[in-house]
Amino acid sequence: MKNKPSGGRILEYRNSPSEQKQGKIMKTADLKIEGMTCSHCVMSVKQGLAKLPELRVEDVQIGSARVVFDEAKVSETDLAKAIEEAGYSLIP
Ligand SMILES: [Cu+2]
Repeated sequence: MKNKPSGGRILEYRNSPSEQKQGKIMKTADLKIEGMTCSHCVMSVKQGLAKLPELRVEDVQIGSARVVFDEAKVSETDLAKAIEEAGYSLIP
């Protein structure tokens, strides 16, 4: 990958054509997550994040996750809460 994510930051806006039609502004964020150690953790984080509305989980690895979400519907607090509920913590 050309742009290696520095982690914990919102990187870019990227709308799919259908999202553009709906007037949504989707943000892509690379999250840094503390406390993940194995593939079970990856599953837990995936499921925790998937509960948020207007968000899709693009990728989850041990220690990180990439999500795309509607910034009008999902805040950084929502992301932190979802990760905490799964048993981990978001590194700011
Ligand atoms: Cu684990």
